[in-house]
Amino acid sequence: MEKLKQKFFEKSQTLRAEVKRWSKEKGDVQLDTVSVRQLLGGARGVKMMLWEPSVLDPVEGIRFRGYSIPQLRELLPKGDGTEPLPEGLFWLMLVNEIPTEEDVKWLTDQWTQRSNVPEHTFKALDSLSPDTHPMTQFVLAISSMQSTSIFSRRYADGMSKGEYWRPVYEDVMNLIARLPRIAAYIYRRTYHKGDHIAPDISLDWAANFAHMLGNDSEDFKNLMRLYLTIHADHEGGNASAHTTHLVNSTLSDPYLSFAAGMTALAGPLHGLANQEVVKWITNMLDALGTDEPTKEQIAEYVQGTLKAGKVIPGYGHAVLRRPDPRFMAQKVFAEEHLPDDKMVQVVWKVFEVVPPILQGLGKVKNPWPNVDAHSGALLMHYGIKEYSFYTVLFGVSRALGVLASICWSRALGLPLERPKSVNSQWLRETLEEKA
Ligand code: CMX
Repeated sequence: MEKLKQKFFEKSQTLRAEVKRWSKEKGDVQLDTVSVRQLLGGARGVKMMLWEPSVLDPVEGIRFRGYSIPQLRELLPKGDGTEPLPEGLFWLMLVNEIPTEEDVKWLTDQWTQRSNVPEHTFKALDSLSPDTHPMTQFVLAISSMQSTSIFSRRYADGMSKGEYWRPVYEDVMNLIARLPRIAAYIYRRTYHKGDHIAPDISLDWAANFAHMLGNDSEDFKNLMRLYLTIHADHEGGNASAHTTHLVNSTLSDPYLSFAAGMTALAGPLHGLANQEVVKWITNMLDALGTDEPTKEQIAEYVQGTLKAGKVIPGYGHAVLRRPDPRFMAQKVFAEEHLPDDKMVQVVWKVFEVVPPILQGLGKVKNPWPNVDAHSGALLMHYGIKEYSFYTVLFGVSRALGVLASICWSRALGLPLERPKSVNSQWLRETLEEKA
């Protein structure tokens, strides 16, 4: 090993052992505002952000402006389909009112009118090698549209603080409107030799997205309406939402703020888990040589994954302590539309096998499936088999919540976010003093 690397390795191993000991033995010690466990453990449970669109309860799951997912499936307008339209959820998250069918139709028309993607964004995408990960393409495409930011232009011209929310709202509406076209463009250029499908402006936001991806069936349009609704927000503390919020607090415009959030979503402990789930199941089926594995075979494969020091993708959560209602909503959809699909049946068997095994480890706080455990199997059924693309779909939906939230941040004039960090010397000395 080279000298600097060797030195770094030795020093970091020493501190790593000390940090582990502090977490284990001093976790409950209270430092000014947080415990040692919270300081070292990724700020779990620390209340430090105002976030209007949704609140996450560990047991009940997500509530958008007070409404659970089953309630939203009843109450939100459905347009021409059978599932809630994401337009309705955006309206609810932004203004805390359930919209009418007419309101939602107006929003669909708005997004259709604003959906024109700048030519240079397509050119930027086309300059990338087709094996560039779709999330990298997505981040680049979003950043490239920053040149059209009304907020940036108005800020450069000189704008009063009280006015910030207006251009932010315009950028947010334009950005959301363009995302399905961009995501479909990435999908078709990466996996269908650039054989693009023109938008159908008679369709709602999600149905048009389904159409541009290449599946015009009513069932797939309904799946996309549901998918883009349930992935939209998970309060503010998750990595993609928090990143968007943090970056936007510097008055970086909505394009750059959202692009930053998407780099966080692209991590395998967060949104990328949806691709990892299908990869893990596919590898398991290959290894077992069957597409109808028994529960015993699955259990053995799960043990092998854990023994190899890896996580079971799609299981566990930093906040939830029960099966994710977003997983359950997808399960209900699958029971209604594709109960005989073999991959779906594997997902259901994994749901029976994994929780007791994770529980048995004694350290996993939530052994239940999260949103990512089910989505891939549904997409596979409708022909979207290229799992590296799945996190982009998550990202299109996540835009609704995080961008609604930055409208609020700027309307409320929230300040630059700036929590406090400490170094290990401070922590060591403080713990010594307290002891
Ligand atoms: N498989 C194996 N081990 C797991 C596990 C899983 N699915 N979930 C948690 N653990 C382990 C952790 O790695 C940790 O181990 P160490 O102490 O050895 O480091 C221990 O259990 C405690 O972790 P935790 O407090 O229960 O969970 P965290 O809040 O630290 O992490 C999460 C939450 C989601 C990152 C974790 O459960 C995980 O890695 N899950 C798999 C990846 C995944 O599905 N992510 C998607 C989450 C939803 C989303 O954001 O899209």
